[in-house]
Amino acid sequence: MGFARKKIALIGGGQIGQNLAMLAAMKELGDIVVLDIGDFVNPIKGKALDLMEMAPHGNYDANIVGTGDYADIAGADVVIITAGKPRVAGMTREDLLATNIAIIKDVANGIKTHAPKAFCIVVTNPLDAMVYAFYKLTGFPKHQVVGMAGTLDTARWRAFIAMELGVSVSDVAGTVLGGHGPDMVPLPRLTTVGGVPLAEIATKEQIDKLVLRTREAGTEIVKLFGRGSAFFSPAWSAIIMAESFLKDKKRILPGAALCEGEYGINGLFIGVPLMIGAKGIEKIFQIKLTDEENAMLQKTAGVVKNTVAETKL
Ligand code: A3D
Repeated sequence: MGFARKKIALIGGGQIGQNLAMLAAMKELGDIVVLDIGDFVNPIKGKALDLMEMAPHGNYDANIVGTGDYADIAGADVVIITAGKPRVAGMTREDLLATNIAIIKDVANGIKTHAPKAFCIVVTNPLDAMVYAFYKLTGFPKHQVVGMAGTLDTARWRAFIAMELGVSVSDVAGTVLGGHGPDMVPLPRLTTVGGVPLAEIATKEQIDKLVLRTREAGTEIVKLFGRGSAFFSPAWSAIIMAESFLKDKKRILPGAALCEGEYGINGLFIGVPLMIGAKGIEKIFQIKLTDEENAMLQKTAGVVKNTVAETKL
């Protein structure tokens, strides 16, 4: 007797991968396979078993396994890719490109062979170039491939606003567009706190400070960690996207999607507001931007274009 559960494959069982496994289990999104390589295979098998043993208290039913074999991801509904090196203090995300592109080539091959129908969420940095590379290497349709970054950047924007103003984070709504780097584009004009426009509740100095902190949020954490980058909030952000797909929630979340003319951007994956449902990326929303906002978006697109060129794909 088997279970007709959804299947979630996690490629990379490091800091983010492990948290993804725990969150997917606690949210009962389905059965979970975590894949890693080499010396990391046995530890991830052990961690998967540890999560099975947490189930009686966590109160979830899910089969959770670690593996080093792509055959085990067969039939996955959703795949989340975190395989790759994270930053250490002093590094930019672009410094990871040479190492991580080789890993993405390997991963794309494994997923294309064993889970060609899965909705794929790429997390590996430099994000906008890695999701582009994954799309090119797999040849999957564009609605099946998304990059997780804007959902995290928006969570950081909302968290910092709530911390600065001393209000509930639940009431802060807004979005962040663009590439996942210091040129990303938080949109204060479209941010509200319980329906009150941000500009009416915060000073310009506060808003400028919040924009800067959001743009540098990943680096702030890398500096504190020394080795490695954020993992709790990136994991939650990717899980939110996976959940919207698996449950056809049709949430509107910022994520890196292939733009083909949207916002005047062509042939690049970049952070834009998306609707994610059972068909994957079901819609890209084009917000009417001011000239200043649009100039910022075009600047970040230029940075992404240069990084993508380095993938030589
Ligand atoms: P880490 O804890 O090092 O985990 C990465 C895992 O990938 C390790 O367990 C590796 O063994 C594994 N791995 C390496 N090569 C392969 C391969 N070929 N196949 C399968 N597994 C492999 O890193 P992490 O989990 O902290 O971060 C993972 C990635 O996410 C890094 O590239 C980070 O830079 C990136 N990241 C992105 C964001 C975004 O918002 C986009 C945020 C935070 C981290």
